[in-house]
Amino acid sequence: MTTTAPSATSLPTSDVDPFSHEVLEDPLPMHTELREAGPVVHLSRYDLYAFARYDEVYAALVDWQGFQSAAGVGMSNFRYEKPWRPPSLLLEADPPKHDAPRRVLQKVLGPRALRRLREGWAADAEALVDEVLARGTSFDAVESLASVFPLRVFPDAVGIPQPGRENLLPYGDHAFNAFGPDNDLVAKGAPRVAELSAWVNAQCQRDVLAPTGFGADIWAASDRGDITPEQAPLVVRSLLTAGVDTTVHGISAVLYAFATHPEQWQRVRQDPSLARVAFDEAVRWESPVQTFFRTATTDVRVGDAVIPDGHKILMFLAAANRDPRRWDDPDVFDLSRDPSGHVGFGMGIHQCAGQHVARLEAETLVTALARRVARIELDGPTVRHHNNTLRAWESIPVRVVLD
Ligand code: 4IA
Repeated sequence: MTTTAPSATSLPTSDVDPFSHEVLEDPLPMHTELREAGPVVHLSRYDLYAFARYDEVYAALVDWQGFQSAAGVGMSNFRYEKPWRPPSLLLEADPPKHDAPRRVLQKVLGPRALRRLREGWAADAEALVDEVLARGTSFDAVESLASVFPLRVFPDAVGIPQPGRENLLPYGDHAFNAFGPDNDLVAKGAPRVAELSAWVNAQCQRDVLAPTGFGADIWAASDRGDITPEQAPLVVRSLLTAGVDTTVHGISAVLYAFATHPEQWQRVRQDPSLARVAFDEAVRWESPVQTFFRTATTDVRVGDAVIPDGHKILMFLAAANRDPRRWDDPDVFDLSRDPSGHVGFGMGIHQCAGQHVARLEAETLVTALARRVARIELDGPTVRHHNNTLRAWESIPVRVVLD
């Protein structure tokens, strides 16, 4: 990649393609280069702007008036291009439209719901760990744990029926690819978009959802008039889009972190209450959601540069989460740091509504593992899964030593 220093335009520019396979395999060198180039960098390949430093990413995420979401948080601008599905009422909306659906979802996923789920999820996590360990002490942490546990607990919590659940990950994978450019990863998903969307949309209907669960709670909010009956299925769709791949890859991240940091595993074994902070530290360190776009609502001055009204800005959450201006030893996975303030769940009015649900999934699984497993180590080459938005693993072979 070539990065050019600020010239007459006062704007460093780079020809890097953040969505190329080479970068998706290891984005860290690009993150460093973009962070060091300046507070805002023009990406010439797509004619868009990028923030890779913590302060600029944070400031833009909390400034929803200056950096809007309603024009889409992917590369494509909804002002000029038709979205591949009706926009999310939460992610791809701004106040005031955004607020009622957001309030409803936040309540549905709130502390009361989590208290109801904790005990059952802890037992489910122990049962899964027992099952996996009964088969042997060498296994793939993605295939056996990270891609299994969220799918055992989350669809039940939403209240969707069993048949077709194998569609959830491919649907999410495509949705997260679709935030990027129209590249080979999007083309790979295209043949199944109609089928997968039809299935997901069908699961959001009231008569398909279980009488209790997040889905039923969202429909109950429409009975109370908090949202309209037209909005209810789209709020359920947000859960099914945002809640599956993210937690699978977030749990993969924390398991990979422990497999490569044995001393941190010993700490969580001695003090299982660290399981929670371990997940947030892994979200900071790995940033399962790497990037999101915003759209400038006016000419925005950043340092000496101006981002013109209507232009897209790519927020590198992952680069912000390892910005040495904000974090000591940012590349180190360390349970003694306070990772709060990381932007892995976003920040501001759109900050992840499901983060407490994700933490509960990760915490119960890591706790169950820590009860039985004295050591975890890599047992072969790991394989990345490439996605335009997600930093993900296809395979993490591990060998564990039992207590
Ligand atoms: C939605 C940012 C990501 C986790 C996300 C993806 C989809 C939706 C929300 C968030 O469909 O509302």
